[in-house]
Amino acid sequence: MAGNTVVNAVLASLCLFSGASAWPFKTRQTALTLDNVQEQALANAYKVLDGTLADGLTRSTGCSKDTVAVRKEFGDLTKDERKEYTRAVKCILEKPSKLPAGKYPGAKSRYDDFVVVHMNMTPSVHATANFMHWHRYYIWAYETALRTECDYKGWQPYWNWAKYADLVNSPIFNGDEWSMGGNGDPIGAHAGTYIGSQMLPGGPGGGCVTKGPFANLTIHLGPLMPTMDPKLGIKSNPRTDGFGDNPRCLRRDVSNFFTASYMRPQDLLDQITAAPTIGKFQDSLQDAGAKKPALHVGGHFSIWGDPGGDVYVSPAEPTFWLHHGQLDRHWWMWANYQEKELKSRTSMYEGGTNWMNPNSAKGKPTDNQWLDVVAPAGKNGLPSNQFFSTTAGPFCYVYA
Ligand SMILES: *[C@@H]1O[C@H](CO)[C@@H](O)[C@H](O)[C@H]1NC(C)=O
Ligand SMILES: [Cu+2]
Repeated sequence: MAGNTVVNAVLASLCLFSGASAWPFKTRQTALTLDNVQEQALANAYKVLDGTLADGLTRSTGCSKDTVAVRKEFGDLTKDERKEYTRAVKCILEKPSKLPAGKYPGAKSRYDDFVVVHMNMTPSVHATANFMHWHRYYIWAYETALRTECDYKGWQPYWNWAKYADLVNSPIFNGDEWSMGGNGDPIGAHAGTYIGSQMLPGGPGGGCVTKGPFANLTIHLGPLMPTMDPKLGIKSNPRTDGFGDNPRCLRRDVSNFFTASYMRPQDLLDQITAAPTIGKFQDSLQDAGAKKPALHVGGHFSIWGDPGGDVYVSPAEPTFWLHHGQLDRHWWMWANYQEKELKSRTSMYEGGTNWMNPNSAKGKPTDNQWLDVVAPAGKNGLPSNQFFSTTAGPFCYVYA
């Protein structure tokens, strides 16, 4: 690593002048690991809560070390906790929609309300200043709906991208009764898709999900921006806006293409340490340049399928929330792991307001964000500056 070479050179020259016996440091500097980043972020988040570290935000007294929710990695939940989570997701898949009747014929359930809101918001919440903030708000709304509308007692779990080089056989996708359902059934050779300039080959699945808690789930909305092989004959939506009713099976094409080579602990660490500002951080998360796939995109296309590979409709894939939970955690780690950077990183806000237009109006921290019918009661239209910290504004959670 170039940084280490510089440090070593400086240390070597210190030795020349002072002599090894007068070594000025107590311990040798050891390389930072991704685990250190998580540990330091959590320790600093607790310091902010007990008042020994300032992040520049004012917070109500309701959120403390004793009351703060702890979001966990899916595989770290007990089997009972995992089952309780998928029970709640299935519950929300069965509750009635709260959208105006007839306006969105494909919105068959309360779960679909979340999908419709994402479809409507897509151009204004991706590659924009509010990308991280709006999605933090959105995931929290989903977690809140599971708890208030389906009696879920836990918190939103996440998928640590760096944890399973073999994602296909991970506790998330292995298809057992405690998983998030299996891969799509194998359909043999099928076309890949381009992720930027890189070709993602067709994976080991591609068919309908027929194992585990979401076996034979029917989805209705979209597709709007499909990426699966056209030869599979996935039906187009009867409406050009994707809101028509288009019943079809949930497909996945989970593969280890990204997790084995581009989403390893060092890859996550490098992305975090290379970004001094939130602009650079959110840009490199979404577009890492021509040579390698970005982490946000790699996560979506590790799951792929229909609607998992459709940027508008992807929340209709039940593991969307685990992937975006990790995206939120990744941001939380970046903002919190260095004590001296925590305050400035917490309130950084950079970027435009429309994904296709780099010259769109600049986003402001006071811009209101919208969740329509999926906003928790009394919490629609909060400004982005309410989402700077996971323990301020409407939130009170950390990641373990
Ligand atoms: C899912 O569909 C497949 C194929 O039609 C069927 O064999 C299987 O029993 C179904 N599983 C469940 C849980 O309904
Ligand atoms: Cu999104």
